[in-house]
Amino acid sequence: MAGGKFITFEGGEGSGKSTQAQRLAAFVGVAGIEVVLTREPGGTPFAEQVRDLVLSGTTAKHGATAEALLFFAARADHVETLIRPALASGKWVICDRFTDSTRVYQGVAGSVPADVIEMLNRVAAGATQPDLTLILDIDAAAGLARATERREAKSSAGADPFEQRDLSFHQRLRQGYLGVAGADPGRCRVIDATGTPDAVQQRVHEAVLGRFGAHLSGKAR
Ligand code: T5A
Repeated sequence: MAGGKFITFEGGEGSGKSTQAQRLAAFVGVAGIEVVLTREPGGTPFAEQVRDLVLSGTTAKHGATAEALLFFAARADHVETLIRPALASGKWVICDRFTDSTRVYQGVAGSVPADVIEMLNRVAAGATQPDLTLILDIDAAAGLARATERREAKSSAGADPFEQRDLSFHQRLRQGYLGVAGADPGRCRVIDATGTPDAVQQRVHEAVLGRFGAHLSGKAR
């Protein structure tokens, strides 16, 4: 059965994933393709509960392994109840973060062994893996500055537990993502995330058209 395409956005804090995921969903929708826009952690009621728990900061003291298990519990539910059925029905799924976030945050930067993460990924997501991953790459300090600026503009609550980590943690994340891209060049595209949202969007569209141009025609171009 012809299925939909599974596209994920990855990158450090404030790299612009959510902004670009929304824009890409609109772009694909204009081509007449049904799109599901979702995020991790989250995307289902259970996974959103896990999100609240992890981002509340109460899990940080239990370490990266416990966090990885929580992210994969949320992911198993997300894949089973939302992502896999949507892809099977021909919809495209655009997801803000997926397993690469665990590979990088809990693996590279958190020291959970890579083989443990790959085993959990097979259990939680099985064959449901991204067709294309767009890694938004920006200097760690610049990304954090964007996230801080947004928080201050919205007068919203403090930084989440990951955002609060020191700059060297965020620099390891950036290198971790570049490592993921280097290890899986068929799936991953590194996108320069500097410049205006429109400039980044243009790069995202070029990457998606380069990969799935045959599926996107007419108004979307
Ligand atoms: N996590 C998640 C793990 O540790 N392991 C896992 O397995 C998973 C799935 C999720 C946290 O959980 C961690 C990683 C995260 O720390 P979150 O709140 O979803 O927490 O955090 P993020 O995914 O990092 O989302 P952010 O909203 O912080 O960053 P985005 O989505 O990259 O950025 P975005 O688009 O919201 O933009 C941030 C700000 O910058 C502006 C936007 O308007 C916004 O104000 N902006 C730009 N400004 C200038 N130029 C541009 N090109 C801009 N693009 C966006």
